[in-house]
Amino acid sequence: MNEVQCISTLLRESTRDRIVKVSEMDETILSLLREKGQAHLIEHAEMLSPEEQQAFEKSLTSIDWGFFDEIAASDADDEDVSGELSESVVLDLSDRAPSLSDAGEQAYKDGQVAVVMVAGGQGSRLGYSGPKGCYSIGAVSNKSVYQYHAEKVLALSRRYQKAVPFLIMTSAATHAETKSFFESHEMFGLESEQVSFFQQGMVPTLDDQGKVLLSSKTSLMCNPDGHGGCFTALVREGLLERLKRDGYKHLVYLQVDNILGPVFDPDLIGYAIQESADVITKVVEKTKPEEKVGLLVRRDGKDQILEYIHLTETQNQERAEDGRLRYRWGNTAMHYWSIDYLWDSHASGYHLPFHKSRKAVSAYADLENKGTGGNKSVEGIKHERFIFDLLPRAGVSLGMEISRELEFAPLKNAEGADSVETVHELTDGLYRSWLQAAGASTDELTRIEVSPLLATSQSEFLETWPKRTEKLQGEVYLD
Ligand code: UD2
Repeated sequence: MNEVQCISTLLRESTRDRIVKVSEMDETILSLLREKGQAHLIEHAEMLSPEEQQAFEKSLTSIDWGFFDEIAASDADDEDVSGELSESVVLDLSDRAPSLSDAGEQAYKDGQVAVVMVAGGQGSRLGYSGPKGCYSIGAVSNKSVYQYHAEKVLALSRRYQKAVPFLIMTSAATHAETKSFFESHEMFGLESEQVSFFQQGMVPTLDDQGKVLLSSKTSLMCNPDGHGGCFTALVREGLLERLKRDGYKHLVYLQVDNILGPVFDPDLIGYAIQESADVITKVVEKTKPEEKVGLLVRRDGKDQILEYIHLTETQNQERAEDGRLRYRWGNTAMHYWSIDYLWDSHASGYHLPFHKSRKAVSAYADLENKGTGGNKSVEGIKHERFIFDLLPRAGVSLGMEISRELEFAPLKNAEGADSVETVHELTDGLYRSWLQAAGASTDELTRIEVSPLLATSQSEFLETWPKRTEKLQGEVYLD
């Protein structure tokens, strides 16, 4: 019996007669909570009624208590800025050989490519309470972010007559709504077997003494374990093993909030095949030193993503011989992963480290208020894993420059940068350029949207758009 099951069984036994005090519980639970530095939870449980204790038990058993051992052993040291920086190897846009895409296309044709999308975050910065994927983003169609991505996968599946696996990572906050959203839209045309929803883990939110906070009288406070939880959850849910078993070799990774993130990317897959890459990070060139974006750099010869605050002022300003910033490759959070590399990382027992961040949270202040309850705002410490911590241990990690205009339209904020407005401008600009390349006049068009089912790139658009003679005017949705 593992620790969690053990607590569950013993708590159940202890609450069965409804008068047992927590302090009378089996020594195993008490010593476990004490061992993890969480004796305040015992004190709290003693103040609860038997009914409340049952609810509290549920919350206690939802936690993987191994978390405390992991943070003790492997917390990432975000303060450590030591090590020698150098430039990562990045394939410039201008250096993409046409032959790359042939190998990539073949891998798609052979059914070796799967897609994973992380969608555990909520739209809180957007001012939207649901999963970001449910947000209506189509500039003309009003279609949701999820529909946008699903149609890209559907277009790809139709192209090669292969049901491309689409793995969607949700969190406790987005899982149920995401699933029912897809179901109520008939999976947006995808086969239900090709879509897998899998939930990332939750970890306890701590106070600055390392004690678990409570979100209410009967529940521990938890937060999603970061986008790195994707690696952990793919393994835990058996999905990585299934992909490997079914002969998939390449994984295209994207974030739900990047509307234009491609799933059909033969150049990316071709480059990975050519270089036998474990991971490729798609990057955009940072042009101003003050731009706040994670950077792909080498530290002590190993690729990693460093936040700009981890570079010195001199490093942030440093220019290469050609006048470009030396550390200029901004992380778009789109990656290629070799499935073998992910599998080997898991098989070797590797665990992504946790990073800490501080955030004001509303915590139940029972102990402090001597059982009178009530929540108050305190500083909580959240632990999250980052998927890009898998870079430094990769044998072959590379960067690939992409065009922002073609592939990067992040939706993060209600207004200003990376907002609905900028996404609409970016998609409109892109589709306008496709129409112009097809020889159409766009002067009288106020808004243009192209369905991914019609085309996901200019070359596809030129192949598939039935040239029309009528003049396009106003708002146009091409599907
Ligand atoms: C991330 C990157 C940043 C840059 C940017 C590009 C980090 C720390 N920063 O910034 O370097 O590349 O993206 O857009 O990664 N998510 C989950 N579960 C979680 C947390 C996040 O699924 O527990 C998903 C979330 O739904 C979203 C994505 O990960 O799709 C990015 O999350 P974020 O908005 O917290 O990252 P951001 O914008 O600060």
